[in-house]
Amino acid sequence: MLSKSKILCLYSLLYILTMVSASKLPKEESPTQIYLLGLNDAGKTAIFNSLLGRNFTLSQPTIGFNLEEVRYKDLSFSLWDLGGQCRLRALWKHFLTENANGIIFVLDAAAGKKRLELASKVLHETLQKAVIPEELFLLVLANKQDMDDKLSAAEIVDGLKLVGIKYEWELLETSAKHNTGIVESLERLHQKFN
Ligand SMILES: Nc1nc2c(ncn2[C@@H]2O[C@H](COP(=O)(O)OP(=O)(O)OP(=O)(O)O)[C@@H](O)[C@H]2O)c(=O)[nH]1
Ligand SMILES: [Mg+2]
Repeated sequence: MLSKSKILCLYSLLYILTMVSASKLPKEESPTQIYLLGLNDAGKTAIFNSLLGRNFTLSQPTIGFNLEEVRYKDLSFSLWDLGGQCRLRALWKHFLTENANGIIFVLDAAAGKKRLELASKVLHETLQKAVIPEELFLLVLANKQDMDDKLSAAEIVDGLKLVGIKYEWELLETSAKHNTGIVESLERLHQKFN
């Protein structure tokens, strides 16, 4: 059984190796980099799988990250799925560099206003702390639309304080479970980055 500090150490090592190999690519060959962020349990890994065309399965909390190449029409991009547990959020800023092109911020739309408030705090702190380009595109996914008692899109825009944010942003409603809003998300990314 690995201790938490060993897991974090392995995680950092893997990260550095990935970054080093990515930095060896000439700029024009470096693929579009998109990062899935959001609180734990928001559904990032479920969205990651849907964007890759995989079936919905019960996922475990992500300790570390997942990385895959997504191809949609003539667009291909690197998609990073980062763990969203409290102690892992501090690592996000190390992944987000000036090469970042987009953030997909996943929100559990059925988790209530307290979680929305926390998600907003985490989102804004991340955008402030990370060294990211001004042209970064922020796609917010209001996930778990298949559930009851969801917050409305207007409540989410308001709660996440999206109006007035300095990045171009858009909100889409998704259900990774029912595979809704996924093609629309890919279309939006295609429109933005192809
Ligand atoms: N009903 C419903 N459940 C979902 C949906 N998306 C994800 N879930 C469930 O929500 C839970 C958390 O999903 P994950 O994708 O593991 O969440 P995560 O954001 O990756 O969590 P961390 O890896 O801990 O940051 C799992 O039980 C999923 O099956 C959805 O659209 N609808
Ligand atoms: Mg996950």
